[in-house]
Amino acid sequence: MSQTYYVTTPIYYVNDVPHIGHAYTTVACDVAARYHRLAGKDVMFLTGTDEHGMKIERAATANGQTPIELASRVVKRFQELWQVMDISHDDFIRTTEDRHKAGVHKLFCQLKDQGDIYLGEYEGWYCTPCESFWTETQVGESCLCPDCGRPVEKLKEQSYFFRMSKYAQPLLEHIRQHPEFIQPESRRNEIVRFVESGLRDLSISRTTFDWGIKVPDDSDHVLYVWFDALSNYMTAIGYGTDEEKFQRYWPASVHVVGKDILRFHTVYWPTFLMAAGIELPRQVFAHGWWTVEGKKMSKSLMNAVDPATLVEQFGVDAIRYFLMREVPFGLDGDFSMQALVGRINSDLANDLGNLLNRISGMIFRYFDGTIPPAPASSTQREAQLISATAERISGYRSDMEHMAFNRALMKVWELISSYNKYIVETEPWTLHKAGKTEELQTVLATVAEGMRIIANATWPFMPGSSERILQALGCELEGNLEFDYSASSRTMQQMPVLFSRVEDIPVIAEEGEGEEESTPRIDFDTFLQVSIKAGRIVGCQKVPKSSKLLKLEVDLGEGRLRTIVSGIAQSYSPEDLLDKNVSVIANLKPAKLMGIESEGMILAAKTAKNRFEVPFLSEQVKPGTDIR
Ligand code: ME8
Repeated sequence: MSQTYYVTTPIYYVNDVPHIGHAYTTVACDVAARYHRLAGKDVMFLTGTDEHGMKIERAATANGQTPIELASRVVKRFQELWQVMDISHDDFIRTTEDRHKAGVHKLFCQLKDQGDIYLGEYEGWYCTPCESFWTETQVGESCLCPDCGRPVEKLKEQSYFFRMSKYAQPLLEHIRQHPEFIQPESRRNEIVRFVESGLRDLSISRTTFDWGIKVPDDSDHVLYVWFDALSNYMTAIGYGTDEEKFQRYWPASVHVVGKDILRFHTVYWPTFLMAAGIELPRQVFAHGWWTVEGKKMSKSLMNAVDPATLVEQFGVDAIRYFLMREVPFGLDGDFSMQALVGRINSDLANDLGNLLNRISGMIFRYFDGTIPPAPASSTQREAQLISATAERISGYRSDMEHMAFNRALMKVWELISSYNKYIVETEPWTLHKAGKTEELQTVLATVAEGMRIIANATWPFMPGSSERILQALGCELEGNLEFDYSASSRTMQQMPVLFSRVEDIPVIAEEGEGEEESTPRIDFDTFLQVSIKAGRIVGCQKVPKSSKLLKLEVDLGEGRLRTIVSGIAQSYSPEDLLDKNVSVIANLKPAKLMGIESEGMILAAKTAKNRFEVPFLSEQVKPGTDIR
């Protein structure tokens, strides 16, 4: 094998529940990997998990686990999902593996030895209770910690810095000389403007938490999570451990990432590499952002459209097809059941399904299941169809090379409709009635060969279904997209029903809004991530200008009071709640309601619109007691 193709997904934060945004990146890379493999390239497809950082450390402590215990449990979820989604990755890297640490150390030491990493002082806004530094933008004008809402102070700590400023010009030069480096183009301009405004040296170590890769010979410092995480693309293929493998695959052909992390991949990462004298990846492709029925993916929506549940409901290939067909790769998209069902019914059950049924039905009916031999001579109609097929396939190839997945699929669907049209126009049933066997043979041999090409072209997107189609045609997957009547004279098998129409469009219900049966299930690990504690309400007042909100001061036995904003004002007056013991979700991320930072949530039964009943705990339950 001569050419290599190395495609990577970002490595997923292990503190996240996998959702369709994650599935999107991974399916796109899988489609690219399968396409290039089928075209005969030596493909390396990498995915994995990003497991270090303060958030994991905190979540683990809250669960009474070690960070690695927590990470190892959560990693399984990603790995299981990739199996369910037919992802064909060649490797899965965890940033907690030794091979990764070895490579990160190698990169750090080289940059430090040559003077591109130096020890300096990092100044930032510091939250003492949270032991975290925040940037100016994160603390905002009110100078409050974005995690706990308490005031922050300006502090300095020692930190290792990477001389990123030195590489601004070389990076701009590279971007100019390699227009393919940042895709799509609109994103490139955004990055160019950012780099042109100047780059500052980057702080790449922290001393305020422990869960990370230690700086070599200075174990007070833990490496900044992006320096650690980005290196995965090299450490997975042997950087620092297996030079031969590294040489085989590096530079990566493409890193596929969401647009939110493009800057890390096209500014930080390439400057690290330039400094180390390592070639840059050929391309970083930023895809768009998915919303669900017009809304940002909240936790409750994420669960409602859990990819594994969608696969169970509609089949893996329908979901893969939808994600790749619905939105041009690079633009934002909206997931809705209506759009999904629309695609399943019209593109899969109707267009593709009809072609399959027709061809299989007629070959069994008229030729006992044997695909007729290649015609001795064909008419102009076939010649035109064959040349249109070649044209579409050449467009498909170019789209696939450029990651224009939706356009590639559109070309395949144009083929499907031209073969459907060919059947309608040639009326094989009339040819049969009229005893025109030779013409009938030509039509069916032509459609069978077209179908073989279509199934090879859909394989990267819908591997399972495409293989079943090829099997029914008596063929094997071989990636040949040239029209050559190679399917003729084979014995067909009955075509399985691959895509059925969906009659009822399911409703996406956010948690708490749906029927009990439709509430998505969570596993025990997910449940354990929720910290519910007993809290005593020691202060309560109405939120000015709000009819629904109360501002509560709640004692959770932490030696300080938490402010919690609760939407129960239409059911309780402040006096009803004073000195009452309630259940509190204690590890919710703080959220601002009417300008007030709320640090948790009171559990209450929703009895009607805006009506709630709070289950009170007895006086004996001490603030801070765990509720399970
Ligand atoms: O960013 N729509 O991990 P992550 C589309 N660990 N894509 C989405 C999405 C959405 N709604 N939500 C997330 C990280 N993604 C880092 C990466 S790489 C060295 C380190 C995409 O789990 C997101 O854009 O938060 C990113 O590409 C990927 O999912 C992982 O996100």
